[in-house]
Amino acid sequence: MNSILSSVLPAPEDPILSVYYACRDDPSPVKLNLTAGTYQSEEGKPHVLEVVRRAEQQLANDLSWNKEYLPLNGLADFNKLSAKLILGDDSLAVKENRVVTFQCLSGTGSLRVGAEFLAQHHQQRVIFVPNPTWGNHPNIFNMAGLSVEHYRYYDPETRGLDFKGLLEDLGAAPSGAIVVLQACAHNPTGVDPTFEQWEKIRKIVRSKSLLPFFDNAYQGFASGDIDSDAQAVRMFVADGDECLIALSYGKNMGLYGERVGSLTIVCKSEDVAKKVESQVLLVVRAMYLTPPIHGAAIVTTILKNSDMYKDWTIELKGMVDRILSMRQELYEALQARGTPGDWSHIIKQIGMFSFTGLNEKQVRLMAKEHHIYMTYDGRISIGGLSSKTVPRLADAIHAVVTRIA
Ligand code: PLA
Repeated sequence: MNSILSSVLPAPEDPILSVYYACRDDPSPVKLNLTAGTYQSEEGKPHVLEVVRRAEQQLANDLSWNKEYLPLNGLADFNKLSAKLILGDDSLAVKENRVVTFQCLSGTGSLRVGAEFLAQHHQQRVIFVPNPTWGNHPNIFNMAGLSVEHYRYYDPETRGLDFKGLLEDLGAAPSGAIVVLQACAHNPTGVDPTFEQWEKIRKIVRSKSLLPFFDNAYQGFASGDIDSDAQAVRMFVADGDECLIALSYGKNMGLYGERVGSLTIVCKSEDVAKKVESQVLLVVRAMYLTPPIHGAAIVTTILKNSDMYKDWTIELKGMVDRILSMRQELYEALQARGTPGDWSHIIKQIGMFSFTGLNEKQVRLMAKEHHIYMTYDGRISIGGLSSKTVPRLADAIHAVVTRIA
């Protein structure tokens, strides 16, 4: 039978999802999935925060709670609290009513709505993303009709920031271009600029009239502290100029599948903010009408209640501390095995991931012979490790590094 859709070509493989599926289909009982950046418990199980369970109980017992449509921009309290989380308690921009926030579908949905708005209303269609960056960034921005370019970010030689290259590339970007900046805990490299470097980045961004679009997917996951991890963004907002911020509660509240996040747009004046808001609402209405209610209700319950907020920050710090000890254990295990090479980057890098430096051949061998899965660029999710699995990972890294240079 003839298909009218027969001319559709298969999509290229997604670099993160394809290894994720390969791991899922591996029948080995000892397989280890370090592909996607999700935090697992020490037992290797998906982890739901205690405070999230409590918030859900509270919501279930509250009979005044209903399932009506939310407004186009989502839960009003959620938006206020989300703006406060990233901009701080006494943000001048908020006081001056020049900030608009929209509850969106997690980090991805917030980036997508922001991109769609920019593609329609920003005069400059070029968007710069770091090299390397989260693999979905180019998809999100291309699909919205923006044209994606890269700026230098990571230097494989030093396993650190290519700060000179970064400044050169942003300095050469066309005026008005959009620049994606990962707010903290850079994915996939685990390398962030220092605050002095952020200040220099801010200066060049402002002097070239570039428009910063922060991807804030890991607030709290770099330092364990919500406010410290917001410093870079707050530095930009403090200068009174404009920016967009996509915030995700996927990782810091472990609400991955609830798809809850926000898009905040900081404008120069209240008048601009009103116009921007009206256009973003049009984008939202055409894309999904209104955002989902449950995840936003959980987040709002936690952020609103000072005891729950405190308990959340303690649990968040607990996750970050466990990740730090996994880094230390892995580093020490490789040292103990005398694995060739310098592995100190494992303890220097921050956030959910380590960019191990393993090449694609070594990564493939890790999967084939050791049933350990990571992305082909050598990225492992440290949040997926436990004291039980570190020795196996270290044995496998030692074996592949010794076999293939
Ligand atoms: N931004 C960055 C930098 C990310 O790493 C991710 C998720 C997101 C945004 C979007 O997350 P959200 O929509 O769930 O809020 N990156 C994951 C997931 C964790 C994935 O790509 O499949 C990763 O493994 O890189």
